[in-house]
Formats: sequence, C-alpha cells, structure tokens
Amino acid sequence: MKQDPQNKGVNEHSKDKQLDEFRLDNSGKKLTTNQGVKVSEDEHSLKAGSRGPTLMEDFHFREKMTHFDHERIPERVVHARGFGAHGYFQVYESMEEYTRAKFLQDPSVKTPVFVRFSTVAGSRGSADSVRDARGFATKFYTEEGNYDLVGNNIPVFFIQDAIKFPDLVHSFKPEPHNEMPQASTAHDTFWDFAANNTESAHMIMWTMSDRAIPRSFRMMEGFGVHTFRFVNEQGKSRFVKFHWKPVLGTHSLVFDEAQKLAGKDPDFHRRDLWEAIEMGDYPEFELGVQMIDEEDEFSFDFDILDPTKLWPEEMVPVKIIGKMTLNRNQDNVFAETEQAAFHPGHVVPGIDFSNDPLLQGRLFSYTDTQLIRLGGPNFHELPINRPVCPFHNNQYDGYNRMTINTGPVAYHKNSLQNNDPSPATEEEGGYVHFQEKVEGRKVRQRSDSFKDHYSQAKMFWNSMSEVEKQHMIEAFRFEVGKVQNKDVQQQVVDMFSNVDAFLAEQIALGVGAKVPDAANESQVTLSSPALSQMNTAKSPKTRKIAILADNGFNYAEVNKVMEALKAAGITPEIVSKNLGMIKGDGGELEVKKTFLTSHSVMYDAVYVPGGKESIEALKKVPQAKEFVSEAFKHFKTIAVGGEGAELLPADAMKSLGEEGAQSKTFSKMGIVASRSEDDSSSFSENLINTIAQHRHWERVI
Ligand code: HDE
Repeated sequence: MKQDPQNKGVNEHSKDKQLDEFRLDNSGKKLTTNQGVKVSEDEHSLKAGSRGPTLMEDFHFREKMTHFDHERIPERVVHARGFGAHGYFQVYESMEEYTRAKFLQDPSVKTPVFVRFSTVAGSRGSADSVRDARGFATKFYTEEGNYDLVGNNIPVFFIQDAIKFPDLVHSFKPEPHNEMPQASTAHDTFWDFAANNTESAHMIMWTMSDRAIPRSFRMMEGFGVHTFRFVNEQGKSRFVKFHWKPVLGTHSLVFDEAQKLAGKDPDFHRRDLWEAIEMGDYPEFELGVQMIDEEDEFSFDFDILDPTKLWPEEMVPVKIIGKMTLNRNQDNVFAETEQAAFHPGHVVPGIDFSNDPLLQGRLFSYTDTQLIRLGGPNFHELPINRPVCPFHNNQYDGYNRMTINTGPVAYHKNSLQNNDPSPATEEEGGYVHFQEKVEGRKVRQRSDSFKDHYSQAKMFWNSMSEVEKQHMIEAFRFEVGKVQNKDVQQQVVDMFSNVDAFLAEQIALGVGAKVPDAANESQVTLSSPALSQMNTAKSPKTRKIAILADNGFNYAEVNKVMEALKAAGITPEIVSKNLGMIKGDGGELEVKKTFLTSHSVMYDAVYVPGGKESIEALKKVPQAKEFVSEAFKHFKTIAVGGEGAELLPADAMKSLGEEGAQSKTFSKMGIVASRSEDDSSSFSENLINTIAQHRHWERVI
C-alpha cells in the first residue's frame, strides 16, 4: 500500500490529542465573561437600588441569561437518547485482498474511534431499558478521513425504501394528538403501520425478541444492516455486510426487569458503560464481515439489496477481521455525544455503497438533519467531528466557521494558487466511486425480488429456543394488547399468521382476537442457530452481584467469596438497610447501597451469606426478601451461605424440591447453596460458573 506521507502517523491517541486542544479546565481560574473580562460578583444582578429594577447595562447578567436561553439544540429526530465512548480499532490481519481502506491494512495501527449507542424511539430524556432497537454508530478517525459505520443492534430494518422512513417514524413516535406513549411502539399507530406495511414483519420479530432489551450496550451485537461494497487496489468489488460481535456475548434483560429498570434507573445502560470503562473493564467488540462476490449477487433466495433480509451466517460466514476497544469516557456529553454527527455516507477509499434503496436515501438524510440540529454547514469543524487528517476544500463561510482560510482563492480550477487545493489521483488516495454499470427506466417501483416479507421472519422464529419464543409471545401480547383498535389487533394477528400459525394463535388468544387460518403460515423450515442468544459466548466478567448482609454476617465466608468473585472479574456490592459499616464476626465491610437506593434489577446475581443475626435482621426488611424473590423471578443466579438459605423465596424452595430442602450443598437451577463451612472454595467456583450462565431458564416460574 502506498502511504500518504502527509497523513502518516494516525495512532490510538490522535483524536485525544486533537480534542485536548479544545478542552477547557476551569479549576483554579477566575470567573470571566465570554469576552474574558473578570467578573466581580455573580449573585446579584445590577439594580438601581437594592429594591429597584435591573439595569440594561448589566452585561454579565445579559450574557449569562442569553447563553442559558440558547443552551438547547433540537434532539435527533430518531436516536435522540444516546451515549458515547472513545476507543480504538485494530485490524487482525491485512484486508488488502478485499479492500484498499488503509485502516484495514496494518495490524499495528490503532485507529481512534468514537461510538454512540442509542435507543431509537424515545426522547433524549427517556429510559435506557425500553423495548427498542439500539443504534450502534462508530466513527473511525482514519488517516484517510472519517469512516462512519452507522448501524443498529438488529441486522434488518422495518422498511425497504427510504421514502417510507418518515411514515414509519411518525407511526412509532408518540401519537401527535396526545403525545403518548413515550419510547414505545405499544400503541395503535405503530401496529397499524406494521399491518399495512408487511415488509416490517422480519424486523418486528426482532423487536419483539429479547434483542430489543439488551442487558448492556457492551453485550449486544452491531450490524451495518445494508449491503456495502469492499473495493480492493485492483478495483475488484465484493458485496459486504458489517457485524460487531461483543466479546462478552449477546445477552438480554427480561421484560419485567427492563420495565422496572426504566423507573429504578433510567440511566441503566449509560451508567453500565460509563462504570465499566471507569473500572478498566473496557468493552470489546470484534468486527466481522460477510462477503459475497459480484458473480454471486443473484445466487440467493433473497435479494442482497433488500434491507429486510439478513445473510444467514451459516450460509455466508462472518470473517472476524479486527477488534474495537472502548477505553475512555467522554469529557462532556453535549460536546461529544450530542454534537457527534454520523453519516453512512462518510466512507473512505475501499468502502463503497450498494443500490439498497434504504441506504441510498440515508445518504441524503444524515447531512440534512445535522444542518438543522447543529445549526449550519460547519458541523464538521466541531471537535468531535473533525477528521484527524488534514482537510482542505473551497467550502467556505457559513454559521460558526472556525477555520481561517487564508488567501483570495476559493474556487477550482484556478491559476492564482496553482490549482490548489487540487484533487488527488486514485494513487494519491483520491476517492473514486466504484464504476458499477447501471441502466434502467425512471420508475417509482420496487423490484419483485423484494416481495417476500415472511420467509426470514419465519427463519428467525425457527431459530429461537422455546424460552425465546415464549418471550416473543409475551412481547407481542403486551404490545398488541395495548392497541385500542380491535380491527388493528386483528390485522396484526392475521399478518403474523403468514409467519407462524402457533405464534399468531398465541397473540390472538392473548389479545382476544380471532384465531386466524393456519393455512397461510410460511413453509420455511430453515433456521440459523447464530440468531439465538442461547448460543452466545458466556463469561462471568463484569457482572454485578449484590451481597445482602447486616451486622452479624459471616465475615470469613463473605471475605473469601468476595475475593474469588473479584478475581473472576465480578463486582460485588454490599447492600443493607443503612449505609455505613456492618460488623461481622472477624471484621467489617462497607455498605455500598441500601434497599432504598438499589434494587434487584440492577444486579446480575444476589448472594445472601450466613450469619444468624444478619439473617434475622434481613428477614425483618420486606425489600430484602423482595430482592431475592425478584432475582428468582428474573432467572438470576442466587447464592446462599449457611442461614442465608432462609431468605430463599417459597417458589425457589418449591422448584428445588426435596434436594433443596435436604442437601447441605448444591448448585441447581441457578441457585448455589452451601450450608457447611468447609466447601467455600467449591461454593465460590460454582457461583462464578453459575453467574457466567447469565440466566437460568430451567427454573419453573
Ligand atoms: Fe438512521 N437516522 N435513518 N438508521 N440512524 C438518524 O441522523 C434515517 C436507519 C441510525 O448516534 C438521523 O444524525 C433514514 C437504519 C443510527 O448520532 C437521521 C433512514 C439504520 C442513528 C436518520 C434511516 C440507522 C441514526 C437522526 C431510512 C441502521 C444515530 C439524527 C432511509 C443501519 C446516530 C441523525 C447517532 C440517526 C435517518 C434508517 C441507524 C434523521 C432516512 C437502517 C445508529 O438522519
């Protein structure tokens, strides 16, 4: 690969270094106006007498108030609620054979990235844990310019043509007459849209699945959704789909938990991301690509340009090509997360577009939306959006221009400046669009190859485990059950009878609709094991466990277990009635949260250690019992040591049966118990392995 000497040297720290030029630290400084004049007093406006009117000449008051009055910018029309983090990306081996993109050539180069995760439907202040797709937008600050991979955690989309996007969004946003409901598709207009635009069937299967309630941004996949192109140095093009695979595996909340979290901690996902990075548990995602040769464009029973279709991984394998590590929290959410401007059209040489009609429309929409949101055409100059390589062109002026372009020439071609800035040849790194041959009549039409709306929806259903299917049925019943219009409910049931008769029947029974004719269901038998979260990677790392204890707890036991948990990368937190220290026999521990400031839904697991006095105290606190029974209900790991078993809910005892009641030590259905002193190391080991399982669906609830 030829290197452009001007841009050489982008590394992991390039963006951070650039941002540093803009950082402003107020500590130890005197208060000034924006003009730099020191302010002598900041408590009182300037008045004619202490009880008199405020004076117009009070420039400090005027400036302070005016700035405040203008502090808000429009939130994103979709993906309004989001949260970002910095990091870097590193390719595992050169991708030269497939693409000339420089950031995908050299495994020793760490390309800085900024990622913004988001929900789609809710306002900027809505809750993190709602049922929704998640945005997963990555800006790679490469030596050849910014490359944005603006994806979602779901590999397909609701619609096939961009012209329908405003309709789709109007249907899922709060209804215009009463602005309800917030951050939810559980209302008439969305399901009316769905039933009348059946191309949405496949993505709806995903949004009704557990994928739409992720446990963490760190534990969800990302997908570029559209088909793009890789183009190599020789000009050979391949169709490509992008995947992010979380190293920790893909895991979800349960719906009841997600709903409770929306109230108990609306910031659940951003807090989780922030804290993980602060603790040095850097989220990691591997980048994968699926590639299809030009010659094979028509070899599949779906159209590879149709964004409502995925390429089953078993059919087109995902080649893992590199890893992204998020290792730095942002300094200022407005300056970074809010002002970040992503665009699927921000590509670098070696990455190109396909004719996916949804992608084509997005290529228009993203700049357009920044113009209103960020107030003009110079948003590329905002620190978070600046490329780390130089940029030169004749686009001058406009609101908030920051660069000072010198000299009289702002046009091409010119002789006064030797034609500078001059276009680069392909060899010099100039972006040359792939020369796809295109011909056709101007028509408002969709290809017949986009007409199959149900086969992959059925494949998704076939790929789910029984538990996942049950969750989907409940999600459908919840969402469609909130629809007021009976006719719309029936239309939805009828629509999904084209996917699967049992699913449609279950929705119908739940919402009191007519069970449709089973004859319509899709006959597809294909399944894709990669779609089930049952087959994901499992790890105890970065999980959180609450330890419920009070004075008199078994210190030796807790200490030993805590050490083992920490060594396995699990974060234990003591939860008790009051903050402060609690005393055990042999030592004391600090209480991190109380039953008021925390709740079972904020943890992956709960552990109740032994200690007679401690257990007697906990038994008197209703929230302590609720803590354990919620953990049981949400299929989470529960550990009990010694007398701790007395806090196990009746349901748990019932499902444990005889063994639970009798044996001293066991690990069953996600419940790990130890009633003897001498087995504490196997207890810890069992506990760690059980936490790694994420949830215990074998439990009967
Ligand atoms: Fe977006 N989308 N979108 N979208 N989208 C926006 O751009 C749009 C689509 C996605 O964290 C907006 O800057 C159209 C698919 C993400 O800042 C807007 C269509 C996918 C984000 C817009 C789509 C996405 C956005 C709103 C159909 C997955 C948040 C604010 C043609 C591949 C980026 C903004 C961030 C944001 C338009 C469909 C992902 C209005 C017209 C498919 C992750 O421009």
